[in-house]
Amino acid sequence: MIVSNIALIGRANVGKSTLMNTLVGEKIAIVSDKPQTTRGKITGIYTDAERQIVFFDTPGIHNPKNKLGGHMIKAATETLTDVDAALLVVEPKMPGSTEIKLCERLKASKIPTLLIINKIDLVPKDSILSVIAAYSPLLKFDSVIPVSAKNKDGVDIVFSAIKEYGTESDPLFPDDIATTMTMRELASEIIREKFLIHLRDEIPHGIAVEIVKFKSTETTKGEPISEISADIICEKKAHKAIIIGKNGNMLKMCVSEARIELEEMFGEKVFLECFVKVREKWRDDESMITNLGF
Ligand SMILES: Nc1nc2c(ncn2[C@@H]2O[C@H](COP(=O)(O)OP(=O)(O)OP(=O)(O)O)[C@@H](O)[C@H]2O)c(=O)[nH]1
Ligand SMILES: [Mg+2]
Repeated sequence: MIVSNIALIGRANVGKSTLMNTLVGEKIAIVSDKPQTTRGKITGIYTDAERQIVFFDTPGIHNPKNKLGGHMIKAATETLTDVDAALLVVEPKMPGSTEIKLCERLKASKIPTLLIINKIDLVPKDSILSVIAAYSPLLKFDSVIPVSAKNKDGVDIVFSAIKEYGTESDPLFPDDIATTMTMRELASEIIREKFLIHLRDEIPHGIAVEIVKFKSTETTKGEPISEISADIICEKKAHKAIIIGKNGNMLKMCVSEARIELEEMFGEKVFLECFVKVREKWRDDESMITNLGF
């Protein structure tokens, strides 16, 4: 079969994870309206009878303000070293310094690049032409495809275009695997997503989720259940109070939403308990960053 390795790269919050999930046909990467949602390279795998496409979603490019941010940028740029093609995902706006630098890097690395103009549902159709015109001198793109990842508009065109890349080989992964993430990692990400969605300002950026217990066992009725305990790590005492919320309501809501989604994902009952902990400046603590798997 044809096996392709495809990277998704671009500025934070442009919709890379949304697009990857749409391409894979399953929710793999978490999504939120806050920039810097994705913190590491995430693998999403599509397989049919003829091909396997291995997508690498990457953290959004931004100016890192701490060590975690530095690791995120490194994870994103390192992904560009060994892929058959890159999807440069952008919003329907004029290119900024981030996009210009990315184009320079892609040009130097000689990776075939497709320009994906996402979120076209937010702008008038005729404005996309000027965006395409502004991008065309930056890099010789193999294709330019306007899409709305959210509405699944144009994603089939991206899919067909990707078929051009890859090599004949045995599949790299079994056909029933859609990601290389473990259940533990998925749980951690889904829990973090709920806090990202519901919290505001700088709080979501300072949150990490550490799974302290993940036990696959049985209920008294003999049904399979995953028992999960997680620490919600934040940077300040004041943040902890907001994360817990009045009468514990914020924490309860996020935990409940995460539990429901994990039950759906794992196809079994989930017992989830979360404890909020403060670790000042953890985003600049190299050992914490390593422990959390970033
Ligand atoms: N209107 C609209 N919104 C979109 C579209 N695609 C994604 N979004 C929204 O854009 C926001 C960011 O989406 P993500 O997929 O998390 O973006 P990302 O590029 O992975 O972000 P980082 O991981 O932070 O770099 C979310 O609120 C999405 O719902 C789209 O086609 N149209
Ligand atoms: Mg993302």
